[in-house]
Amino acid sequence: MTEDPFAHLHDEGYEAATATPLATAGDLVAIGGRRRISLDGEWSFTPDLFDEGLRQRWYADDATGPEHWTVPRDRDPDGADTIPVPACWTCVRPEWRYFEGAAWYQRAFEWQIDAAVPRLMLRVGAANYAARVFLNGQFLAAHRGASTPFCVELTRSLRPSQNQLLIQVDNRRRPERVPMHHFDWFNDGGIYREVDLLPLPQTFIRQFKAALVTEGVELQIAMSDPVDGVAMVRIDGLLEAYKLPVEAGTGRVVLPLAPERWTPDRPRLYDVEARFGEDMVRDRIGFRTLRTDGERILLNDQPLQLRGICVHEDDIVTGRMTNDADLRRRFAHARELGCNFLRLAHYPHHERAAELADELGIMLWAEIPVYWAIDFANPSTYADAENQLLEMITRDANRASVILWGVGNENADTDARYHFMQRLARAARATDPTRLVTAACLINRTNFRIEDRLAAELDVVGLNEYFGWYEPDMAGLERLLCNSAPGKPVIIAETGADAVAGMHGDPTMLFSEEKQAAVYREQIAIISKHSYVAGFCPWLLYDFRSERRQTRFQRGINRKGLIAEDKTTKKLAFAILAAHYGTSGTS
Ligand code: GCB
Repeated sequence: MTEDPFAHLHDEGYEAATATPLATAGDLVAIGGRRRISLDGEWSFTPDLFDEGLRQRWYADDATGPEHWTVPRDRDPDGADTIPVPACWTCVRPEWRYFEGAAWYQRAFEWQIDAAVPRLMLRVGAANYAARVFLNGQFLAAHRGASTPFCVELTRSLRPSQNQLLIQVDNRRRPERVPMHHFDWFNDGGIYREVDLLPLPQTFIRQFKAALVTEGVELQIAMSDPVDGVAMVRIDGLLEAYKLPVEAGTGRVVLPLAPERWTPDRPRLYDVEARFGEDMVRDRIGFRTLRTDGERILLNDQPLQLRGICVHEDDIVTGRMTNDADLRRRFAHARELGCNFLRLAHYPHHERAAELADELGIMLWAEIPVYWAIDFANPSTYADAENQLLEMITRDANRASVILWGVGNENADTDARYHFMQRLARAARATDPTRLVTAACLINRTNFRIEDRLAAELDVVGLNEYFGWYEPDMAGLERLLCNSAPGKPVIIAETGADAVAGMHGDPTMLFSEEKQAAVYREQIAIISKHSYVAGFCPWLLYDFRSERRQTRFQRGINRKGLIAEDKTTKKLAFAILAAHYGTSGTS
């Protein structure tokens, strides 16, 4: 009997065959110092509004052209459009700007089987939101989460020379995703961070970490397989060829070393190298301690005052795709303001951000997009959120600049949310006891208190408040701060007002630069009186794209930036915050 050519028209369970296995945090491979073969460049690209690719199993076609077909098909990879990787498809062509759906990326690569590097890993820096990876017609793995990297091993499906790699990326906003369908930034689509092949020996170093703990420097290694042996670890200027025992694939030791501390003023980084067999990874690592003491955050046992600004990973031309020049401009603006701290809202930013912050001595809040409403009762949503958290922590484990893991932003305090967030906060702390856990918590607007059960689970309480803007009466801020000292550090994690760059008027005129400046002045005056507030981090550095914002002043742009979306034009409030930070102490 021949196969029914119309079966796919009636199959609504078509996603199931490629839903698992999932690539997760445990599959990530450390990339520092490794040979990477870039797959960046032009890929064949087919938008797929109706999910035909999964329904008809386009991946099984394996790149044969029409000259080989005996029946007509609905996709011809050679006849498709092309798209650069990395890029957001939403920024590549006007007709793809609002496309929310699946799209197929395909490219060929050459691979010669080599006994010295028998394994080959694919690493995708980020793809928004879900991805499915196919090699030579075989489904290998799927990934969930828009902003974290994932690794998929290609070895078992490789062919000796030409290989066809196919990645389906789906950026639909869906209720079970993290974030779900409602959020205040642009929903870009596509593979918008770098894609690499990692050639690896049979047994390789999966992860290597070095961190300063109370008793000294802790070294941790995790191998690809449960092997026994010895890893050689070197820290330039600190540790010569230390033999770290590895048992059943892992090794851990705390050595009584006293490295020079990483501080924002002197961001000392050490070159670190770990070898096992033929494999080797390198990193540049800063050593510092972090803890809280009552309402203070202590870095290397010294109290910190965080002078911050929030920032999205957003660009009016390239969307979520960033590069070194863009990141360096961001840090230069932060420095000009006098900042020592950035909140990387609302999802993990490109890994280069934290690498540069390490070098520049800027501290970071890094977070996952457990943002507003989430399907908190859904176990699969929890698994997705926790995996995004663990992927972020694994990726940035050696970054001294990252001081806070953010687990959520403004989520209503239901029982389901409380249990979800409690688990998440505990997972962050258990995975990484060397950093502090935070979230943007909720305010009770009747009695002006922080009223959020989650606060008890956090090391640092983040407060988003918009007195002077959404809540016009500034008196509320005074009441809130008088009521709120929770016995642990509090950071104002957002505050601000929209202003159209170049639009001037009375300080009471909404959307004028003067109104935004007035909000900053009053906020600063009130907050400065409450010395227990350990950090100030207004919303935000640059105007950014958000389709929720459609007044005549916004037209798709959230205008709470201190600088317009051109990343050049400063508004009046920039100088007000700079003056405040210029006079508000060190570190
Ligand atoms: C918030 C959100 C942030 C929004 C901001 C705003 O509280 O956390 O994502 O963009 O307010 O502009 O309203």
